[in-house]
Amino acid sequence: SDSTSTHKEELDPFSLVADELSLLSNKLRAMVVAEVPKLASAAEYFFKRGVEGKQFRPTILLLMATALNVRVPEALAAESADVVSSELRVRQRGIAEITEMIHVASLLHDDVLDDADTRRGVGSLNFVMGNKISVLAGDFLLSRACVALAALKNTEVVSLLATVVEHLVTGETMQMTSTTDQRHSMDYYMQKTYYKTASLISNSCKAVALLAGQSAEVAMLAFEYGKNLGLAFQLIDDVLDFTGTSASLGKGSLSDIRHGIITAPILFAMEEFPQLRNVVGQLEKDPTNVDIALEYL
Ligand code: GRG
Repeated sequence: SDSTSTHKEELDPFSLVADELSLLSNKLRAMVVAEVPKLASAAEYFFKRGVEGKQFRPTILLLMATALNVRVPEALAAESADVVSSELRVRQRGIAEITEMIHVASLLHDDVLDDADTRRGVGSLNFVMGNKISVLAGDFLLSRACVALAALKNTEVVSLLATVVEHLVTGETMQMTSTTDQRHSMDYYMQKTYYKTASLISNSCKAVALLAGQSAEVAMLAFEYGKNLGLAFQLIDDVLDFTGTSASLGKGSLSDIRHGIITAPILFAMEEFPQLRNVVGQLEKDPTNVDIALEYL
């Protein structure tokens, strides 16, 4: 009935940030206009309408801002509250934009490292324009993200997000250089996953809290929330790699295992059935064994 759907709409938290999210890709496109046309079109490629991806990180960050800014107007005189809170919101939207830029930069470099041909349901940038321009476009995005970050004039926030870039590189390197024992260890997987996926979400959540003027304790809770959400996000992403289809994933399924990356579903299965270690060992020696191995997994 009508009353049920109205009720549903009121409860949908995403409607609180839908307008801001719909402006995000235009804003990002504006932030990556470069002097050299080739670089501009490369950087723009992933902020085009229709290929934005899920925008999971900006969505969470805008919701976090909505939750945390509540205190601000209360603490201020009524007449200045609106002005201050809208400026604050612009700064927090800045965190959402910077976070998405860092994320996309990491995807551009990741696709080069993995020699991927598809991303977000379209040709990956390296596939369409080549590895060299993809690396440069990623660097360019990172640089624009740094300039936007500096404009926030908050050294703690700059430091948090600069450290995230190191974490992304650390996680990717851990994945690339792991020994067999490390690849089969759940602890190693969780540490790598924190660096590769959760750090960006946790630190940007903390940044939003700091900009809201929240206490160190609340900022830490925002960090913990982002960390757990990020770890859960990657675990689900790993499961979807097994259960999803090219259409639902925007890329081929089973791509992790084909790249010799042992993810959480396999680690859990190996804990339960130790005999799987042999199958996984054979698979790691020769990834073309994937079809045989999948029968067991
Ligand atoms: C240049 C910043 C930088 C890093 C270089 C290549 C590298 C080091 C890091 C790779 C990190 C990486 C790709 C981690 C995976 C994170 C992840 C879960 C990506 C998928 O995110 P989604 O599903 O993608 O949110 P969409 O397309 O929806 O945005």
